[in-house]
Amino acid sequence: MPIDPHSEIIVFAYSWVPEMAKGYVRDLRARWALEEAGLGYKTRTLHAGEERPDWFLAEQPFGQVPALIDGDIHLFESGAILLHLAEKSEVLMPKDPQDRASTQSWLLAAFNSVESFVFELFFVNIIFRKEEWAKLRKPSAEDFLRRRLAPIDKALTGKDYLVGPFTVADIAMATVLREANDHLGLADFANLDAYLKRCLARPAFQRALDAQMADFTGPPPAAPAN
Ligand SMILES: N[C@@H](CCC(=O)N[C@@H](CS)C(=O)NCC(=O)O)C(=O)O
Repeated sequence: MPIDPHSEIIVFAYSWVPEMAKGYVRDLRARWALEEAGLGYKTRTLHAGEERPDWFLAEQPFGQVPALIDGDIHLFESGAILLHLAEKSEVLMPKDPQDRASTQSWLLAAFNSVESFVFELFFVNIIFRKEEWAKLRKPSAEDFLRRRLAPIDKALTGKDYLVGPFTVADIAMATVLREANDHLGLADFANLDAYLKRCLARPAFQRALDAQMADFTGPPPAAPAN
């Protein structure tokens, strides 16, 4: 069944998250893609401090956001959502076969080959920061991430974006690098630093960020969330 370019799109997002997560929740990726493509959408929000209802677990088995409904199609995982939206607009996915393959490769590289190392730093710097093992792990976790960033820095030599034109792969990579920058800094990676600034300067990113922030209208949880 071909994807209907005019169907109603619903993005699941949060009405409340802890302060440090505001602006970083992964529905930002879906919103950014939709803004770049000029596609309208609505949000349905959940409270991150409350148990997820069964109907939402049917949308997203892990109880996380984002999930997305596009007409009759239901999907979850920000990577799958980006690839789905990319089929609706050439602004997100080029037509040229090699460029399409490169877009898919870089998108998966962002999530599989880089984001997992950023997560590790998130754990040692934030979640388990008081644990002795986390302090011991931190230098090698930083080193692992640097080894993943160096080849991307090289690949961006003389290029504005990963594939050529801006694509959905840049949404994936920039949102991962934004967190890498927070944990590690990108001072050693001049191309990556400039690339991240270039991506985040796009008006569609700012609109997506503003929209996510505007949806945080929920009350704090009754009991402190972990
Ligand atoms: N791999 C998932 C990760 C989604 C994810 O980590 N979502 C976070 C917000 S950024 C979440 O909902 N966390 C709450 C929880 O895990 O209970 C994706 O990319 O969609």
